[in-house]
Amino acid sequence: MAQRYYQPEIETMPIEDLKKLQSEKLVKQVKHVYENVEYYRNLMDEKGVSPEDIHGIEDLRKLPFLSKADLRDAYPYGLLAKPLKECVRIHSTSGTTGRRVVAFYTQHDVDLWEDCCARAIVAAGGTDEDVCQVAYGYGLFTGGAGLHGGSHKVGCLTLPMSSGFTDRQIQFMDDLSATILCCTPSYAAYIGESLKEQGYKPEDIPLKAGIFGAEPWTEEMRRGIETTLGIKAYDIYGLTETSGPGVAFECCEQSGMHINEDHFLAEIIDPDTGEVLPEGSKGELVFTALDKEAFPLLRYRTRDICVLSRKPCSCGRTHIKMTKPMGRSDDMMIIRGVNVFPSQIETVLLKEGYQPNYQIILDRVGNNDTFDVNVEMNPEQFTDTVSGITAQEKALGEAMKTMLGINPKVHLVAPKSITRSEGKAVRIIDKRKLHD
Ligand code: DLL
Repeated sequence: MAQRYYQPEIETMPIEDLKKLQSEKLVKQVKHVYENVEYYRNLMDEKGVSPEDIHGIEDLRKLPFLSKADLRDAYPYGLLAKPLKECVRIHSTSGTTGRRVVAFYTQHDVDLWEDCCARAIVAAGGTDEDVCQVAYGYGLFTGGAGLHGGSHKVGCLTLPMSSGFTDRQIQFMDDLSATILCCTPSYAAYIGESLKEQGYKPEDIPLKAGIFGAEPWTEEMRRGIETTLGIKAYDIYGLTETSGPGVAFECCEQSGMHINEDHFLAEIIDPDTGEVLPEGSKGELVFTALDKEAFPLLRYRTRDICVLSRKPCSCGRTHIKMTKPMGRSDDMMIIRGVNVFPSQIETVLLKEGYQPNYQIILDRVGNNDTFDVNVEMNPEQFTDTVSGITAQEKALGEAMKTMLGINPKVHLVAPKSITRSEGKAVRIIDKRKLHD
């Protein structure tokens, strides 16, 4: 099948032209941010750099970094670069209390974001003849809204399913002959298993492609999903801070994701020193949003570790490719698509009267994450009856669910039974084989 593009001139733009475009946009964007965001202006002043020092992308490294800690400091309005009356939407990360990031969008921002998602859908073979089932969560999470907007732009018949209610997903998929499925890879795998259980064979459903992201997944998982659903499965990457999904997406090569470089300027840095690393090095991905108006982060440290490559791609797109994220440089875990920090668990434990002696155990059964938390009892609890302990485990699990949005299995263990560490505490045991 001939390769199609959503915005061919941009997606296949010669690299020199692309760099020129990025330079022009960067100069304008730095001025916009400096004039409108006091928080970042202060960071630039501290570094002794002003908009006049930025003539093009070669000057990017003169700018200060922004991190998640800055976003927390400036919460909620401190990084807003447009008057609120020009903003039409917010989205937010799945992290809770204190960790939440709220991103703002003007209509222009929504429009460009949806273009990015439309590029991903077209790269996966989508056209206005497709029926696109969007089973990412709708609401504060960017997954549903982003792919929904992209699907509209392509002209697909859009099924705004949101996640969950798997029987209903299957019924709509079958009755309306969905051809493209958008959801997290773990949910895609689950839908696949459920279809099989209900007696469907891959050829019973006209699905042809899936656009899966928001969490790490392996090549092995891709092959499994492709076989069970009888589709081609494409990866898509993004984060709330940079709009949402669609910052990068896979093409027919299915090896690495093209970053939408006309909107997002990517760098790889050493996470410890902040030094910019040459192309091909493994390091932390940093993004500068070149067109975002309301929440235009400059040099934002994603904490995702990956490698960039400009090797020519057979699809004809010129935009640089990133590998799948190979891990994170902070302690954030992604469990069933939800961002979880150990500090959130600590907060619940302290609030509920426990000591922060705990261990998180992550594993995968089939394609589903399991999430167990071992917590040491206080000595006085140790004498409780089994039914008392079970009730406490349940209560603690509920409190964690309220904080995290997902339900861990809590196990109360004997006082002092969790190995103490002399260095950094080993809080997380991640047995999921995510990076093959
Ligand atoms: O997960 C946006 C998104 C929605 C992407 C739907 C793709 C599809 P956040 O909730 O802010 O946003 O989480 C962002 O998720 O920094 C990565 O660590 C991780 N992540 C996102 N996409 C991928 C992917 C959305 N394809 C964080 N592979 C990011 C691995 C991913 N990790």
